[in-house]
This record gives sequence, structure tokens and C-alpha cells, in this order.
Amino acid sequence: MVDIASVVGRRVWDSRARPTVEVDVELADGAHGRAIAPAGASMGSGEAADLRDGGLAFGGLDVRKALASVAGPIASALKGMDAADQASVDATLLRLDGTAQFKHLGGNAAIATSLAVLRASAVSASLPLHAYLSEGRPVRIPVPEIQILGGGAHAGRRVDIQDFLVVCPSARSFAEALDRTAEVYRAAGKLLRDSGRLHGVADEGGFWPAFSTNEEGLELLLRAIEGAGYTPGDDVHIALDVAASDFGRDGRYKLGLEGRELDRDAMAEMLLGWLDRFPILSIEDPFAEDDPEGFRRFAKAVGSRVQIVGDDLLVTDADRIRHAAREGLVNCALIKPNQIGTVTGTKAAIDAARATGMAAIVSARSGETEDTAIVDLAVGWDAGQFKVGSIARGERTAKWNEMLRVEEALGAAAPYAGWGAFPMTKKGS
Ligand code: 2PG
Ligand code: MG
Repeated sequence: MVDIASVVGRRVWDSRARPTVEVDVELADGAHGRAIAPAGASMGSGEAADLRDGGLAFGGLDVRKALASVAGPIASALKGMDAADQASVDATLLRLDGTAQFKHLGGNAAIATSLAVLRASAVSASLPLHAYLSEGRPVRIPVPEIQILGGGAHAGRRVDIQDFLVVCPSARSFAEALDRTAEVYRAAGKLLRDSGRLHGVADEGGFWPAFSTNEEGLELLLRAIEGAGYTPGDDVHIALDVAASDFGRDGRYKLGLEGRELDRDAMAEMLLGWLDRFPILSIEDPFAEDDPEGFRRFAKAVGSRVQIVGDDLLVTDADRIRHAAREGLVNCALIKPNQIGTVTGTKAAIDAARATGMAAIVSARSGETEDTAIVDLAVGWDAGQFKVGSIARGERTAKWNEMLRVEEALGAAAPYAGWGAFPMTKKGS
């Protein structure tokens, strides 16, 4: 047992020039842990609250209130608690708040505190965080899903689809998957530049394209994979995050780029057509969070052809994951710690995914920092997949590079998850 000696919050900045919450936790034995809350842009309505001040400063996005939660109730309640008892620490945070969505303290205050306590405990145990979490169980290095083109809420809605990504389960290592991705990224950049369609980079470092249809993104990606010298659907696969909650409501989907509105059947038809024509291995939030019927029908139609990921639909909530499994809505859960607000809640979500036979992807947010805790969560909890945006911008490369170091350090003890991370597919089963 090692007591928490102090909990100190401070305001730092995220990758979108927005204030966010950093927490330092010090234990009685001198161990120190630090964590920073990330922030989403395309958020599920069931997520833990991202407490912001409102008013004029920084577009209303200041976090003084969340910092007051840390300095006041959180610091006083946690002081003297056993840091190694993460479940009690997290239960205390929930009790202090009184709501499951941290509406009073702020989910940003809660997750930064919870992760800082976790880090301090690992330091106190003299273990790397991933080893502290795995407790000697076998782990794998996850397969990365890496953004090449950004859209949706991360690129001024220039295209409706939020993320066009690549994924390389056939690589022999995480390092090799990054090599392939970097070549595809370069090839995509060149194709866009040469055709006058490059408008910089979006929030997660992927290219900000000027397309006239969403499908152009898929075509570009295919050509970039080939241009980099790889075989699409063999060396490199495509993944999409449709983030459909951002443009869908009541079973209707407004494609702003193409000036048309689809009902859920037409939306499914469009996506099924893409699955036929492009080597798509994974598709996230293909329907809006208020459209379980869309998910159900789509899941039935695609069967085991593709990974269907729930983000806004599941919001890293173990109960929602179990419900979605019972209803047959998705076969993979996206895991974002700040959606649920605590380490314990995040672990419960990944455990629920595993217990119901779903795959899991540990994911960053579109607003990120240099914090790399999710690298250790992905390895230590053996998630199998890992998503951090693109292979450009420091807040992204901080995570990819840390994963490279973990892969090197663990060596043969932690093989690359490869196709095993996709149990719903023929190659993964
Ligand atoms: C997502 C994430 C990361 P945001 O939708 O999966 O890409 O975006 O953090 O804005 O929710
Ligand atoms: Mg998403």
C-alpha cells in the first residue's frame, strides 16, 4: 500500500490550441505520475462530460472549472488513499461527482486524475506501465490503424467521411506496418499535390483533401497504396471511420459534399458498394448513434466480411458494449479512456468487448497531447489494435514512436498481433 500524497492540476494545451487538464500525482514513497486529458471533436452524446468554462476566453473552452475540481474535491478525497487500489480511487471519483457522466467534476478532470494515479502506481512498483497492467499475462503489439486523409469534423467538413485510414495486419511487425504506412502517406501526398487537391493537413495529421465526392477518397487511397508499390488488400488494407453521427439523424444521412440525403437503406447500399470495390477491412460508426437499426441490418448484411467498429454508439461503456453484442450491432469496440472517465471504466469496457467476442481498438482523440499512456493500455491490456490519427504531427508520432520502443523492448515476448487482431475475419479466426 502506498498513499497518495498530493494531486495537483494545471492548465496545458492540446494539439488544437485548446486548454486542457494535466494532473500530477505524487505518492508517499516519492513516485510521480502525470497524465493529460485529450478531447474529441466528433463526440458521442453518451460520453463523459468534457467540462468547459463557457464565456469568451478561448472560445468558451477554458478548463478553470475542471481544474477547480482537481484542486478542491478530488485532491482532498484522494489524499491518503492507496494508489494501487485503482478501483477505489475511481469509485471515489464517481461518488464525488454523483453522475456517471462526470457532469459536475468534468470527465477531463476525472480521466487525467485516474491515469495520473495509475502511472504513479506503476512507477512505485518499478514497472513500465504496460507491464504493471499486464501482470505477467501474455500480450501482443497491436496493429495500427493510421489515417491518411482527414475529413468530417476534423477538416471543416470538407468531406463527409471523417477518416480514411490504412491497416497492415500482414506486416511482420508494428515497425513494418509503420514503414508501409509512411510510404502510402508520401504517395497520397504526392498524388494530391500533383492534382491540385491538397489543402494542408487535418486535425489528426492526415491530408486535408479537396474532393468532389467521398468515394474519391477511396480511389485516391487505392492509387496511393499501389503508387507506394504495395498490393491493396494484401500488403495494405483500407479502414474507414464514417463518424456518421455527425451527419445522420433519425435514420437519414446528409452528405454535404455531394448535396444529397440518404435513408438508412441507401446509406447501407453505398457502403456495401464500397466494400465490394475497395479492400476495406474495418468500418467505424457506419451509422449514427441513434440508428441501431442501421447497424443491425448492416452487420447482418456484411456478416464476417469486415470489422464493424462502434465508437459514438458504445462510448467505451461496458453495458453498452454488452447490449450491442446481444443485439448484433458491431463486432469491435473502440476504447477511448476519456469517453468513460476512469481507468477502471476503460478496463471494464475492454473486458466486456473480449467477453462478448468483439475485437477492441484503443484510440486517441482528435485533440491530443504528448501523453502516451494509451500506448501502455493498448499493450498491457492486449487490445490487439491501436488508432492514433495519422503518421504526422508530434502528438501522433509521440504514440507511434513510443510503441516502437515498447515493441523493441519486449521483443519476442510480445509478437505483432497481425491478423489475430481481427477475429471476425476468415484470416483472423
Ligand atoms: C474518432 C476520434 C478519433 P474524435 O472519431 O474516432 O479519430 O475523433 O476524437 O474527434 O471523436
Ligand atoms: Mg470514431
